[in-house]
Order: sequence, then structure tokens, then C-alpha cells
Amino acid sequence: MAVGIWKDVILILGFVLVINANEEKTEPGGYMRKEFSISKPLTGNNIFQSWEVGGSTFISNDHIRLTSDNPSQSGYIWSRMPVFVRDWEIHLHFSVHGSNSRLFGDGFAFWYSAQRATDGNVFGSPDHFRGLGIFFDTYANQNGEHSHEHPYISVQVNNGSMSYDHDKDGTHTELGGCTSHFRGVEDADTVVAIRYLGSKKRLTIQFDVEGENIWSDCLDEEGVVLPTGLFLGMSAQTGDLSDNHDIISMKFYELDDEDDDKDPSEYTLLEPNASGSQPDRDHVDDKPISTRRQTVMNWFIVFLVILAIGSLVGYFVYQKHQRDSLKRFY
Ligand SMILES: [Ca+2]
Repeated sequence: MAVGIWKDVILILGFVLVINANEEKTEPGGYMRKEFSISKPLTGNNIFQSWEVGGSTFISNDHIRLTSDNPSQSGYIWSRMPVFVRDWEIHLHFSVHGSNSRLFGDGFAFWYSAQRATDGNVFGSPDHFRGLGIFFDTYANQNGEHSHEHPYISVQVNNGSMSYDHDKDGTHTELGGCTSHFRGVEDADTVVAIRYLGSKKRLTIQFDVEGENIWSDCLDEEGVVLPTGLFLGMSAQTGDLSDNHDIISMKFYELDDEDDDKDPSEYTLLEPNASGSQPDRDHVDDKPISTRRQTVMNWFIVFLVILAIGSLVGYFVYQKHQRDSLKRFY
């Protein structure tokens, strides 16, 4: 009897382990490239040899603070060398936090882009960039309904022609994205994994908010074309609202080569493109909240009028039915 129970316990434990194993992400194949990685101790690692910092960015021993929790800050860190790797995976360990639990912003961006080390108003870097931008957006600017909650991770592939529309939180030009509650996570390692397989034109993003090696899918898109030879960067910006935007570490893995007929130099000539992106649309202002309230009010009045007419018709039909049945009775 006792043996039977233990057998069941072992079977259940085995089942739980199998489930957990499916959620765990193993280290990617390939090897880590130190010149494109950032690790502690940050101040003693000759970080400035490989990386250029600007604006409000401040480097301490255990984090790179792109902005502090103060208004009107803008800072960046960019690789000095371009990345001539076709298939790669990045594990970016970060922390977004601040003193205000209700009002905070605006978020930070990860870049694989041609425009490096330049100020701008898209999370601290220039608009009309050429490459990949991943926006960790903590403030919902859109003055209306979103199909998603914030914080939101939004992905844009741009050949330089598109503009990032803050008023729409970039949704009108995005390739895709996901809600992720990465802000204000205390005592946990929040990591995002960004994998780009140039050989397969495939971009995959997963995140692990609590640092428990449990990965959630954010985006998995095929048809994503990015050239080699672009730069890696992170930048952040605060406006009236603020937050600390901290990069803790970054690991860049060059993935094992897969067979490919193309000459490696051809990859530098590609134009950034993503077939799954939203078509670019003209900016249209949101309706003011008062107008939207008025619209709801109008529909409510129409509903009340229909209800009143329906009730009156029902009442008269009922009265007529009563009179007719009385006539039949007598
Ligand atoms: Ca926003």
C-alpha cells in the first residue's frame, strides 16, 4: 500500500518536472561575443572601449542608468562596432522602477540600427531609424482604447521611411508586441531574449519577468529582413513623468551557422523590412474624451426612446388582447 502511494508521488513529481522543463529556456547554441556584451563589474571592465554613452546615462558598478527618476532626461549607450553576425540571440537584463507607483514614464528602447549615439525623441534616439527598434513602453499615451494593456513591448522594423507616433504608442507602424508587467519588479531579474535568425528571416522575442527561468512568448515573426553591419544600442527618455531605466547586463550570442548559399557580404546590402508590419497610416487625432462621452450618451438616449416606444406598443397590444377576450367571453 505504502509502496503504491510513493509510486504515485514519484509519477506526479516526474510529470511536474516534465512540465517545468517545457517552460525553461536553455542557453542558446553558439558562443558569447564579449565585445557586444555587458557584464559586471561595469566600472572595472573597460566598458568604454566597446560602448559609447551619452546624455543622462550614468554607469555605476552594478547598472547602467539611462535615465534617473527625474523629468526631462535622455540617455543612451551604443556599441562602437557594427555587428556582422547573421544569426544572433541577446539576453538583456534590465530594471525599470521609480518612486511613483501610479504616474511614471516613458520607457526605454533596444536598438539594432544604423543611427548610433544620437539624441532623439523616440525613447531617447532619432525617429526614422534604419533597423530594428524594440520599445519597452510604460506610459499609455493614446487617448483612447488600446487593444492591449501597458506596460507594452512594441516592435518596429523601419527602413527610415516610417515615423514612430507616440500618440498612438507606435501601434500604427508596429510589427507586433505584447503586454508585459516588467515595471517595478523588486528583487527579481527581468530578462528579455531577442533572437534574430537572418538565415531564416525570423525574429523571436520572449521574456522572463520574475527571473525564474519561465519564459513567456512575446513575438515570433517570419519575413523579417535585417542587414548585418548595424549597431546595438539602448536608450531612454523621461518627460513630465519619469522612472529609473537601468540596464544590468547584456549577453550577445553568435548562433551556430546553418547552411546558406548566400555570400556573407550580401547580408550587409539588405534593406530592413518586415512583411508582417502594420501598413503605415496617416496620423489622426483621437476624439476628445468629451466627444466620446457625448456619443455614448446619444446612444443611451436612442436606446431609452426605443424602449419607451416598445413598451407603449406592447401595452396597447395587451389592452386590445384583453378587450377581444372579454368580447368572446360574453
Ligand atoms: Ca507610450
